[in-house]
Amino acid sequence: MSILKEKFAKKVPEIRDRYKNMVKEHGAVKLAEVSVATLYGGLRGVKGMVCDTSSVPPDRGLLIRGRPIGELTDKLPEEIFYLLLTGELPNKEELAALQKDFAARAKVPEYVWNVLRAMPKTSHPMAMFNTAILVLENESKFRARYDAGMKKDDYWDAAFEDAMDINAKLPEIGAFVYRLRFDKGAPIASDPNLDWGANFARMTGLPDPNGEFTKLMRLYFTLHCDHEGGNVSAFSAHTIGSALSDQYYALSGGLNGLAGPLHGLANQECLGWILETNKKFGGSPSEEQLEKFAQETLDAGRVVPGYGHAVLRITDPRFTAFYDFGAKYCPDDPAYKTMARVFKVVPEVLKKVQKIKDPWPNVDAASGSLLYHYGMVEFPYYTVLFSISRAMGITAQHIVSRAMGSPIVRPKSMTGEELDKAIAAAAAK
Ligand code: CMX
Repeated sequence: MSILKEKFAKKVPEIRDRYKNMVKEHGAVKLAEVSVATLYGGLRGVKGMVCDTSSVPPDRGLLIRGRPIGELTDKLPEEIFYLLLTGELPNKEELAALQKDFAARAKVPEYVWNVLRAMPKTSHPMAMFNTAILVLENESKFRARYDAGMKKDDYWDAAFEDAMDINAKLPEIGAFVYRLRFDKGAPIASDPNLDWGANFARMTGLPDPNGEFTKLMRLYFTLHCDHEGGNVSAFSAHTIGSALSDQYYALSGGLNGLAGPLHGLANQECLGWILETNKKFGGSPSEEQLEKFAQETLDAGRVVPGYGHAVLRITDPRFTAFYDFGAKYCPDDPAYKTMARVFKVVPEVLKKVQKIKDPWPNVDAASGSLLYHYGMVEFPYYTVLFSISRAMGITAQHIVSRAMGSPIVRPKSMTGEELDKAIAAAAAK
């Protein structure tokens, strides 16, 4: 058994007992109220699940197992995966063992490439990426063992194996999609001696003379790893996994949610918005021009991508990490400069709109300009990068859920008529 699996296996009884005892002893404690507005408001604020891998206090931003993401920016994504699962960062030996394990599982079967090659040239990179994960379902150890009569106590073990297999393959799948979809030439073989970020950067084939793009990829994968359990992609994956659909089904389903413009796709939209301003004003716009353009965007009924959040009420620390990276490595880049100017102007514009609860930038506001600087100019691709990283959090949450023995998710819906009756009954009291 690998070091990571052994470490997690030791935690399983505690996870399981805590869940059982919690429900037995404190099951009646009330945590949230559901009003009519909640039903129509995307269930905002309803505490509806347990997620220990990470949390997002509105005034602090992402904490991975209690540690602020801003203090983890020098960590490799592989270290973050270890932290998500165990609550501890790996030491040198544990990290090396994990990387070796990933390398041993990295080979992607040829049939996956054949399916991707058969897809239309106009397919969105996210559709290609998520299709590859679904096609790989053929490899699921969870499904094979379930079909063979696996005991409930072993679900987490099979889910762990699937998670390792999937995460090991995603950098290569992502790079393959990039090169195929954007006519970059033949795929570049994976190098098992490199860490994830470095291997991915190399497999894209983008020039990286001073290693800065590699550094950016490591940072990118680290920053996007998880964002608690209630966001669209994590919650969708959680719901799918609760039906005991395996990790391949659950992850690709969750990532289909990440492909939405109000969620992960915002990073492609965000750079598009910045480049649109450059086009409109014939170069890097002034603060006044940006203010006007942001107002026009709002007046046209569009959102300013990269700004606002369903939970956060501060500048996203992940934005700050990217912002600082750009300030260090490419402060004079035109797209970076415009992005920095947008940061000065847009929150002030959004603050004037009463209904907007969070006028501050989220993770998607800064990353695009950095990718653009390093030659990754195909912005429909950006959400795939987000997905490679977010798979760590989604699959880790899935393992923990199976260890907990979480039941199938099944909230109750109401018809409009039932709602009318409930409202009338409340008024009659
Ligand atoms: N530009 C314009 N309007 C915005 C806005 C923005 N950046 N952020 C919020 N609003 C609007 C909402 O559209 C909503 O309008 P309606 O009531 O007319 O529908 C109103 O303000 C209230 O929204 P909210 O309560 O502040 O925010 P929500 O929780 O409803 O939505 C989010 C959050 C992220 C979808 C929203 O801020 C948004 O659309 N932002 C732009 C897209 C984006 O950057 N998404 C990426 C988020 C990060 C991620 O999950 O990946």
